[in-house]
Amino acid sequence: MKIDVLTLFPEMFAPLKTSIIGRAVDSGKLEINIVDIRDYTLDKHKKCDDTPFGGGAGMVMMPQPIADAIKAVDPNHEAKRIFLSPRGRVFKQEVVIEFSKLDRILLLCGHYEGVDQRVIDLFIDEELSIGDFVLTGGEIPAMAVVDAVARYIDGVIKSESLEQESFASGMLEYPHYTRPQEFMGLKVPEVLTSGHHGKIDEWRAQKSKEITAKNRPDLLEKGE
Ligand code: 4HQ
Repeated sequence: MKIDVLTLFPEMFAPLKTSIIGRAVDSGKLEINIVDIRDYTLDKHKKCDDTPFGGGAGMVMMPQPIADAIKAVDPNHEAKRIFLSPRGRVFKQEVVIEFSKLDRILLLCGHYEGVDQRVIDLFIDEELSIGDFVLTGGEIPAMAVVDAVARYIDGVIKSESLEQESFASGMLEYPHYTRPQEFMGLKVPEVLTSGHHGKIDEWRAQKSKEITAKNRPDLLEKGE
């Protein structure tokens, strides 16, 4: 899969070079192309934002540099073009799986108050929100999308991990423990060291249910 990311702050994407996503890139399973929108400005001062028509606080990203960047990176519109915004469809695990089936995704990151609406109208296929809160830019949401989608590319993580995880079952995860058997006075639940796999599965299912009921009762209703 190839993911293009258009941003005014390419240096924010350093985390994608590390850990599991870094390895996915190094192995060639995932290609991430970070594009600096400022490279496409025609202004001699490399200006990419301007004051909003109609007045109001903050700055708006100008349409020309973004439009030229999109046309340069995806001239034949092969990518699904996504703009990160609290106005968009909410990013859920179903959406992760849907996107993981695509060959190409382009993520446009706005900063400041937002981008000129005409860029969205002319070039964007879908607006996507990672949740009901306001950030300073779309860069962190874009990284969340890259990370969540990359996990579903073949060979990026063990398939058992995908099957096991919360949301596959519609429930939150049970608690995990590793050595030592006792830490700061707290012992690992005995069932987990019993070697009785039937009982372990039962205990984990019970814990998942308790945690889901407490924190996300809406998920339990959906699953039944
Ligand atoms: N943004 N989910 C873009 C977000 C956001 C979100 C704030 C993105 C401001 C310009 N994006 N701008 N939540 O808060 O995707």
